[in-house]
Amino acid sequence: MKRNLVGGEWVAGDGHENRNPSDISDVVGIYAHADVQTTEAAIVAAQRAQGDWAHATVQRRFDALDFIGSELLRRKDELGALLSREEGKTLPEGIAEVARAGYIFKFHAHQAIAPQGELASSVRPGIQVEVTREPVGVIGIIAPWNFPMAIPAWKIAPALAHGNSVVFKPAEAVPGCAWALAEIISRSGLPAGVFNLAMGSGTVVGQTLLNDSRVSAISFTGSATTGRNVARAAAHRMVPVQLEMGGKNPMVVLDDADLELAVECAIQSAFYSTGQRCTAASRIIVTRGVYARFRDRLVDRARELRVGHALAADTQIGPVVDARQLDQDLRYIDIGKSEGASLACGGERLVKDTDGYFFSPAVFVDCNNRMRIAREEIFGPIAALIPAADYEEALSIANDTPFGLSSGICTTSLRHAKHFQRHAQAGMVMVNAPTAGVDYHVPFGGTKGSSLGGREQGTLAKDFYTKVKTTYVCA
Ligand code: TXE
Repeated sequence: MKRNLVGGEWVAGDGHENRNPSDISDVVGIYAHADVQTTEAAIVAAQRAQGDWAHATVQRRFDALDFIGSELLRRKDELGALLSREEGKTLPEGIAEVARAGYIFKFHAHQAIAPQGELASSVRPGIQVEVTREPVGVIGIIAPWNFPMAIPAWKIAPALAHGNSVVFKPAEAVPGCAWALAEIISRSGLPAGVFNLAMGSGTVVGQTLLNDSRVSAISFTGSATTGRNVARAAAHRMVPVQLEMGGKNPMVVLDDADLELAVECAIQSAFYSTGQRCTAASRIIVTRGVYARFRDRLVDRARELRVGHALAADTQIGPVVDARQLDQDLRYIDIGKSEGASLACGGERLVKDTDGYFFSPAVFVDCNNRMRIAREEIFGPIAALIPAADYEEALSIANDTPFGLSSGICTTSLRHAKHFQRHAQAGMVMVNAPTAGVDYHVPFGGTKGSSLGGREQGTLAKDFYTKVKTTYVCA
């Protein structure tokens, strides 16, 4: 059984089996679930270790993060296979995600040694002003299952780089990746207790992190419903919180778009990683002049996609992550049909050689933006095609959503592309590119109901993981 990491020790707990969504007869491993006591012990260990880590040299922080990044990169094939076996994205996607996690640690290793702070002359005579940054304390990190290496990496790396300690709670579906990452971190030279792993349920481990006054800040990625709970708990304790939640991301296709490019962007955005990305495009808004041609080509291409075992060489779309998510996808197919949307392809559970949660990519056509399939995050390979009269109507439909994570447009018109860039209500805008697939060295995050509390990734990540102090020196 793989155990939790508390104060530098591997601690046992109730064992929980984790199975491969491509083949549920394959047990990935058995992982200990932390209870309230173990979670509290992790918080205490993190609190004890934090003071020294806050004053560790930046060289020490650089070395630890660089070690973690290098090992992830060196073992990307092996760990990518574990990721695909556990989460269900294809092997190339799994390997690419581990590599990305490696680069994230290396980026933040350099952030640790980057010059920080500002000097300013006072408006008063004889005074120098210094603006410096300090660690926040113990960070509770609550992560989802859909990027089981990259999302933990982009929270843990900046937290450690800026002198915080961490209690990391991964999603129940992906303890294997979390444990593998924790095992590498445990050998990176960090003092015991600076990084702790507490696997287990949201209601036990997650809730304990939310409620404990020794946890100074919470970084969360997951559903909007849980996000709201997290925000309430943080507001109650008056601690900083960072939330990345869902999306209902639009991709606009204008009459003047390069048709093949637009279809490819839609296929990648809607279906790759089995549609289980917060940046996936689930609303494809197409202007009238190109609607019929785009629709026919998209449906043809969706039908050609090869769904199968995540580790098989020819698979393009892996399984859905688990039975609950599969039920959710199937339920939304029924909802779409009952709302009058027309299902042009897919939307069925598929039977394959292995017993897995396989689901055929679905395209609903002739939808409107009031339908639930166009308003609620489904988190599966299901796209709703929505016709629009012209660019103005397409933009207004694109923005008519409670979410605001990523927003895309395919057009050859610079005027429309630049107008869209300025007017899209989203934290990330993609022009002639899929809505999903982002770089690791620039800010990530959304507006409206998608995000709260400061950007992740890039240099802006430090805003959440540090407190600013302004010092006036009268000399
Ligand atoms: O999310 P949850 P789930 C969306 C997507 C998906 C749905 C459900 O629509 O179908 O959410 O996924 C922890 N206190 N996204 O159930 O429950 C939980 O253990 C503290 C979109 O996995 O939000 C896990 O570690 N923590 C999203 C994390 O919260 C709690 C990615 C997320 O779980 C908790 C994932 C509690 N009371 C899901 N309850 C995206 N947009 O990227 C749960 N958790």
